[in-house]
Amino acid sequence: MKHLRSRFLGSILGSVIGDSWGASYEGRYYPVDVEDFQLVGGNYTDDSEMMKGVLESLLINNGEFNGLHMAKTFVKNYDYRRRYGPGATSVLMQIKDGLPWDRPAKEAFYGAGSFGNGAAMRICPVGLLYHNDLAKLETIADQVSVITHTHRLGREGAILQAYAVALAVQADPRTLEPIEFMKKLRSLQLSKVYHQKLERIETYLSSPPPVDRIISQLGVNIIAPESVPIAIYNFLSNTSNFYEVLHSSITCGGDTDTIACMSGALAGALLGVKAIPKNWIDILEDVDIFQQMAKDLFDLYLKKSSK
Ligand code: AR6
Ligand code: MG
Repeated sequence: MKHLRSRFLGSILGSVIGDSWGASYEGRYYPVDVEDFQLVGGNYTDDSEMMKGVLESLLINNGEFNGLHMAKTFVKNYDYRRRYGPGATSVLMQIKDGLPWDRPAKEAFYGAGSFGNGAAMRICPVGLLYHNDLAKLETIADQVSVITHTHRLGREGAILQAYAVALAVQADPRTLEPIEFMKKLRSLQLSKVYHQKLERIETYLSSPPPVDRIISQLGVNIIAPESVPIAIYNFLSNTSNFYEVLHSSITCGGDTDTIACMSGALAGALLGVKAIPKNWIDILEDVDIFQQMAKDLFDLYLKKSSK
């Protein structure tokens, strides 16, 4: 149990650190020359701000989804300086203006809904809380997504990331088999684009091609199908090393903050908070808040699983 607590904390802090470290390099091309976290990191962006909203709302609602409450929490926390995506900004501003919480996201992108990676980037707490209940994990991840991202690919990206967090938090870091991990991910019902990429990841893990080919085949962009897969790949290529997971994710370029946020969630869930340098944690913005919420989420998990 002690380890599980450390993993909840590692995953939440790993997300914020990945977001914060990657934020300095957004939009650059591979190979990004990544400086030390202590030189450039500390301040987080929309990824962590929205994850904080998910945590706040789940914690106050006993781990259940309350759409109005979560949407209002996202609106309350919204700070434009955190560099939100344009779709998410528009949706949250319309909710702020009084539209029903479940309407603007459906109407976004001419009614198609967003498939940006903004649902996947905030989903880590759902993967942690429901790591031993896949049906519930899928339901809640989908519900948390649709406040801003109703397109199937946006929602599926969040489910895929949440399930990867769930598998990571349960895996033994000494014996984790990346190919077995991938087989479990492939058991999810997802659109073809995800299955194609998950198959590619499995091939790359057995025999890695040059990094620029991995980037061109998996993508490093702000849409979910072009960011969740490479986050999973970078995690599974470096499962024993928290630093390498984040560093390799940022080196790939593109949407570095969100990709490192997602791979950081996975590495922290597997390796626990002890794998994160203490001086990194110390400089993290709002670290006390994130630490407390991670602990509260773990206590909620214990409470729910003792019933
Ligand atoms: N049709 C065309 N383009 C789309 C569609 C669609 N249905 N859906 C998304 N896009 P958004 P996010 C493109 O705005 O997902 C921040 O830096 C479109 O270009 O909903 O919350 C975060 O940190 C759209 O603007 O935002 C993330 O890194 C973009 O995908 C990132 O932005 C993102 O979708 C995504 O944030
Ligand atoms: Mg961001």
